Amino acid sequence: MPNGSTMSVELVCLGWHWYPYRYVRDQEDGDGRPVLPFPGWLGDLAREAVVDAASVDRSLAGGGSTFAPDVALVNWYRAGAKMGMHADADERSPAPVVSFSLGQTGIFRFGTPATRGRPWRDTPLESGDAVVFGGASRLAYHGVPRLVAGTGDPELGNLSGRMNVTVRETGLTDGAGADPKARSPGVGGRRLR
Ligand SMILES: O=C(O)CCC(=O)C(=O)O
Repeated sequence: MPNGSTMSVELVCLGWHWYPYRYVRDQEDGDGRPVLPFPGWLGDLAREAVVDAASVDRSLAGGGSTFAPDVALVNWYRAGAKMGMHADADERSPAPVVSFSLGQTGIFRFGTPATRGRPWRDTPLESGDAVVFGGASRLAYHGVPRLVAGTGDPELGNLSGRMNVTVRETGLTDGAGADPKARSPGVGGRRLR
């Protein structure tokens, strides 16, 4: 397991299969099934989030109208699951990443693009929260060190875990998996599960 990260989060992809550390669409998933489609409504929701974020961070201005997400990574955290610090750098597009959280509260650790270590800020993400990171923060290292016990969302039947959906624009075209060698220089480690 690279860099000592914990691989305890379960993953389903919509739009593209993501494998460490590339996207593919032209082959079947590990379970033998074709990739599930990326839903248009989810893209619309993510676009709205970028527009909202741009009202507080002008560096994202205009991003909402051009944002063309084509993949969602749906992460499922059971009790005790966590995600190590990584940067989302397998996309060719510089468009922001939009993350939606549902169920139990997770502590979202957000650092800098320079290092997997400190400084970072820990923010509790509750059910229904959305996070947009783009611009200078697009390649910032981030992770989820823990869930907060005793939290949940009654509207979701107190889901016994946490679901996080990150919506991204790959910048890839059909059949063109990202070449790991094409990663931005100087950003190591990528997504670690
Ligand atoms: O679960 C989260 O809030 C973060 C998910 C994440 O970092 C990822 O999918 O790359």
